[in-house]
Amino acid sequence: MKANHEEKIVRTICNSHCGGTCEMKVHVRSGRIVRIESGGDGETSHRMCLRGRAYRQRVYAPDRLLYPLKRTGRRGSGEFARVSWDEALETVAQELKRVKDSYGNASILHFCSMADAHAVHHTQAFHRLLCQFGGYTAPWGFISNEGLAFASGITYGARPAGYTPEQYPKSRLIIMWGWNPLVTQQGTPIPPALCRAKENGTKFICLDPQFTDSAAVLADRWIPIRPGTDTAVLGAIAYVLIKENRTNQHFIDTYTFGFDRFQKYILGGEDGVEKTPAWAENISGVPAATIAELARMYAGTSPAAIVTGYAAGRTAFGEQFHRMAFALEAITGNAATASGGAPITKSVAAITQLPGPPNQVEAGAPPRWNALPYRSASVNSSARVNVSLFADAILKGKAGGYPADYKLLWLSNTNYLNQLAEVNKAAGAFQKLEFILVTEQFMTASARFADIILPVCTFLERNDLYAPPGGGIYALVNKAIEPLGESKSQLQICQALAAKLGISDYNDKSDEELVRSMVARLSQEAGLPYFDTLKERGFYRIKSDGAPAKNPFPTPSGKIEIFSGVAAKMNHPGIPPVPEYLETWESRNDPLTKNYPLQLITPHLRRRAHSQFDNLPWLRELQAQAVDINTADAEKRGIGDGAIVRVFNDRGEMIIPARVTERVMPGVVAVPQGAWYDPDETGADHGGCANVLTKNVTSPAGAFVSNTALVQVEKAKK
Ligand SMILES: Nc1nc2c(c(=O)[nH]1)N[C@H]1C(S)=C(S)[C@@H](COP(=O)(O)OP(=O)(O)OC[C@H]3O[C@@H](n4cnc5c(=O)[nH]c(N)nc54)[C@H](O)[C@@H]3O)O[C@H]1N2
Ligand SMILES: Nc1nc2c(c(=O)[nH]1)N[C@H]1C(S)=C(S)[C@@H](COP(=O)(O)OP(=O)(O)OC[C@H]3O[C@@H](n4cnc5c(=O)[nH]c(N)nc54)[C@H](O)[C@@H]3O)O[C@H]1N2
Ligand SMILES: [Mo]
Repeated sequence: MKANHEEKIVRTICNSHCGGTCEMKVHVRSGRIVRIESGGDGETSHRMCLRGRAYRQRVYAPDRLLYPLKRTGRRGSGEFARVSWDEALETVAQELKRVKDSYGNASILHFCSMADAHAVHHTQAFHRLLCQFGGYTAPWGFISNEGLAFASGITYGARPAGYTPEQYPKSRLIIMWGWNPLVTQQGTPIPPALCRAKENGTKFICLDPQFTDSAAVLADRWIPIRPGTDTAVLGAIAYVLIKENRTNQHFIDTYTFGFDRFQKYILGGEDGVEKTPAWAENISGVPAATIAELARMYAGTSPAAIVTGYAAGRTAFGEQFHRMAFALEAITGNAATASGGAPITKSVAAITQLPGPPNQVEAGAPPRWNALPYRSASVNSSARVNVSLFADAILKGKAGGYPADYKLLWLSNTNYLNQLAEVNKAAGAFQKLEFILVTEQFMTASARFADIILPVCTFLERNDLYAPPGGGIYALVNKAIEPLGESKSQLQICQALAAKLGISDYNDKSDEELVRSMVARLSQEAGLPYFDTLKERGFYRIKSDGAPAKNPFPTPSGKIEIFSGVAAKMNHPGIPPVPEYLETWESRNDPLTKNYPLQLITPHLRRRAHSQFDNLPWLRELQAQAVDINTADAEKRGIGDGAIVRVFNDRGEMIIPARVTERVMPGVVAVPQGAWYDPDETGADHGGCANVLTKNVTSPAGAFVSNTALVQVEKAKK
């Protein structure tokens, strides 16, 4: 449709928190968004999904926070009064100064998640300000995939690279291992690339506790597998390949290190247990014959890809899953993608970093084993707190072995009360703090606990530059409308707060000026398009050639380390030198199953990005929040489809509808993550927030554990 003379079309990217970066055409008339349509110019382009299409409803949501708020009721009650920006910022500045003077900068905890990752000003704004203020305690660890990051780091000496969408249609076999890319966004161009592969005759196998939409659309075969047992099945595939001489000896000899030790483990030379398909069947529920068949198919098809999602890495020993998958790719010679990024990577990273002082809280802190360059950018000293453990850190502080006692919490771009494990424990931790600041767009579960809430505008109301250091795409986040109400961008908030804190050299440029000067440098030094071109197109795709593996690899041995020198040095029973299957806590053999016999998984949902979009009526209409339970398990409990049930364990309880289905395997229930925590007076949650049931621990390597938890389900009492 052609725009009329009073309507302008602003091209930008959807900068939500699903990781998709979809091209958006925002139609604006008289300063209001009247319509959002997808950009995109071809099959594999970044076309938008239902969430982006509904974004107008998010911008104009009646419950959007448009004014600064100050708490008037008890924490968590959600009672607030509107205050002026001046009063709100004055309070925040006083509290920051008080806590700094009384306890030191380390007692300030600030978490800024990736709701707008790679939007450069936006993500750097608070960090820079707090560093100028003398520092703060920051988190380490990727919530999403620390298991993968660690595994990739010790195996390849590099961050995970994965496959490019262009590679899928070339693959003859794609094993979707805990990967549901048609629902759980992993990059906008992926679904069309997979459809193209399907048309080309690529075979698809799906291993997942759920019969996912991706399996329904793409897979030739769904193999249900018990959560947390994937490493055993991968190990048994390795067993078949080794026994039947189907490994790629040339690749093993040339590129890998430690195969002998791995082989010894697989064949039982280490612990007396042969990792046979029968052994793995007993653990995983996948029939031995199926495992053997899968092994032969994998070895006999080339090229073949095992594509892993992150979810199986968010289990008790999640890093072992990714390590074992890497080992399998290595011994078959399928490993070829472990180098990363487009050629511009270095210059982009340097140019988009705004200058500022280092975080003083971390000065002099001894490096720790996880201080490896390929880990989360935030992992560089023992002064940090693992992001998944923030509630525990607040509750225990130094007495619990954490680097400091935490008094002030500042959350931006996150809803961590809702999104990290054990909500009830976190709610207790929030009560212990002296001051809580939340910068938000909505009254989230976390915001309800704030002392001051500062209203932030959405990405359609500010300018930014999207430039991931890993390449891929490069785009302007173009302002379409002025910020609603009194909301401000994070850059504006920091500018105003800097003045109150007596910091005079924070930054006096507007967001557009900053973007312009960065783009000018990127154009000159990295050959990226000029500002005006980018402004008009919004979007530029950096060609990636799916470069082959680097050789030598930046590992201690210079090779792909199936035997990891780094892991060996760590000398930790939970992180063995070669990938091993380790039985999870709360497995189906745990005595706890007497009370809580069902394994809980908490996958991502189509209509939300985490907890975002949960409140939008258009999207709510599409899918109800419910617990998926297998027909057999439901029948045993007298639960019919749509019945209201209690899902509970020692950590919490929720009351939600059951969806009785064959699409989740027996013994497993699924509660999609991200629904808003809504406790009643007894503490039972009616919102369906999965994290009332998850456990606040990490895997040995620091991964968030959202898919290892036992629960019981029963009919709710009337
Ligand atoms: N629509 C949507 N897309 C998103 C997001 C969102 O919230 N909504 N979030 C984005 C973000 S930040 C991230 S990190 C990624 C997350 O991406 P993932 O972690 O890969 O996504 P999940 O949906 O949690 O899980 C993928 C599949 O793994 C299965 N699974 C769970 N546990 C196990 C297990 O132990 N073994 C096996 N084999 N399978 C298992 C689930 O049933 C599911 O089908 O998604 C991104 N994309
Ligand atoms: N049980 C379970 N829990 C999980 C997961 C799981 O699989 N299972 N997945 C985990 C994963 S992979 C992730 S990444 C985390 C995500 O955890 P969070 O990052 O906490 O998730 P979001 O719901 O995206 O929260 C982002 C918040 O930022 C706000 N926001 C949006 N834009 C802006 C902005 O411009 N400025 C500011 N200040 N705020 C903004 C949104 O309103 C929203 O409340 O959840 C984790 N939690
Ligand atoms: Mo994530």
